Amino acid sequence: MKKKIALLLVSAMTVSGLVACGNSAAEEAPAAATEEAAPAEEEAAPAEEEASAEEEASAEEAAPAADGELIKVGFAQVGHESDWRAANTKNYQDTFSEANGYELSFVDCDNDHAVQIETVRGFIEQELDYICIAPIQSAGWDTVLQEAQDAGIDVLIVDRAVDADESLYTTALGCDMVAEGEAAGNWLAEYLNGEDAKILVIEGSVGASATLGRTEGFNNIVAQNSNWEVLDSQSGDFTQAGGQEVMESFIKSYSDFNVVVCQNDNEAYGAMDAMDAAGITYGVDGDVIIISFDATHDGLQYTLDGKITCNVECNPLQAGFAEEVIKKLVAGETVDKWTLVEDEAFVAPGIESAYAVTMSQEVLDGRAY
Ligand code: GZL
Ligand code: ZN
Repeated sequence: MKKKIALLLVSAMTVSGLVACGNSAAEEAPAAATEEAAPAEEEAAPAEEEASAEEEASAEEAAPAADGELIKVGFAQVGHESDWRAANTKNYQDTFSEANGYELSFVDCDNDHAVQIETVRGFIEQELDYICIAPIQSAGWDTVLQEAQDAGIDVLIVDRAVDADESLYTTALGCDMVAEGEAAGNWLAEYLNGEDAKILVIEGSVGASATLGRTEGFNNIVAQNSNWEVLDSQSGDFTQAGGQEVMESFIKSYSDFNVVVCQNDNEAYGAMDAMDAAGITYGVDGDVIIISFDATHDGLQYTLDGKITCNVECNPLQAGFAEEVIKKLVAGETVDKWTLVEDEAFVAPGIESAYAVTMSQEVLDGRAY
C-alpha cells in the first residue's frame, strides 16, 4: 500500500491513547477498557464520525480495499508451542484482516531463530510496509534490524523483547516479564507466610525474554527469603511435553520439594501429568504448590479447581496495540518506544491476596481467551 493513500484514510480516524488493559481490567472498567482495547472494526467507527466531508470523499476513494491497496504487514511469529501462542496468533490474524485494510504475511517460525531471521529478510525483500517480530530469542537481532531500517521499513517488536539498541526498531510492546516473575514470588512469600520453600523451576524456551524476565523477577524475591532454596531450574521450552519431561527428571532427582514454578500453563499441564504418575499431590489440598504463567482459559480452569495455586497472566491479545501503533505511523504521527500490555495474577478460591485476584467462575467466564 502506498503510505500516502493510507495517510488520507487514517488521518480521518481518531487514534485512541495506547492504554494497556488486561482482560481483568476489562472486567473492572468494561466500558473504558473495552473502548481502549477496541478491536480494529470499532476503530473504523470514529472515521465516519470524525472525517470532514472532503476527507470522507477522499478517504472513500482512498479506501485501501476499494483500490486493492492494502497495508502490507509481515508477522514473524515465534511458533505454535503453547495455547498462549495460539491465542496471540489468532488475535493478529483477526486484527490484520483484509476487511480491516491489511494484507498480513504471517509466518510461524517454529521456534527456530535462524528461520525467523530469514523470514524477516524475506519481508524486507517483499518491501512490506510494516514488520512485526515476536522474537524467539532476545539475542542475534542487530544485523537484520539494521537491514530493515536501511530499507526504510518500520519494525515492531511484539510480545517478547530483543537484546538490541532501541534505535534499531521503531517500537516495542508486550508484558513486563520481570514484574510477572516478581508477582509470582511476592504472592508465594505472602502465601508461605515465613514457611520454608524448596523450589523447582521449569523454565520457558532458552534465551526467550519471557524466560529471562520471569526467572530474573522470581529470583529477585528468592533473594529476599533466606529460607527458600531453588533446587533446580531447567527449560521445558514452553511446551506440555517439555514440562512433563523436566518434571519426571526432577522427581527422579529430588524427593523433598514443596513448590514447582512452571513458566507457562502448558508446562504446568505436563508437570501435573508427571506428578500424577508419581503419586505426588499438588494444589490447595496437596503437598506441592504449583505456580504457573499465562492465565490461559485452561490454566485458569485448573486455578479455579485449586490444582494450580497461583497463575500470573500475560495477555496474548496484543494485536490491537500493534494496530494502533501502525495507524499512528501511517498517519505520520510519532509513537512511543514502548507500550506495556498490563496483566495481573490469579489465585485459587479461598485464598485472599494483595497480589492476585481470587478465582471464581465469574472471573473465568469473563475472560476473552
Ligand atoms: C509471553 C510469551 C510466552 C508465553 C508462552 O509473552 O512470549 O511464550 O508465556 C509462549 O506460553 O510460548
Ligand atoms: Zn492489556
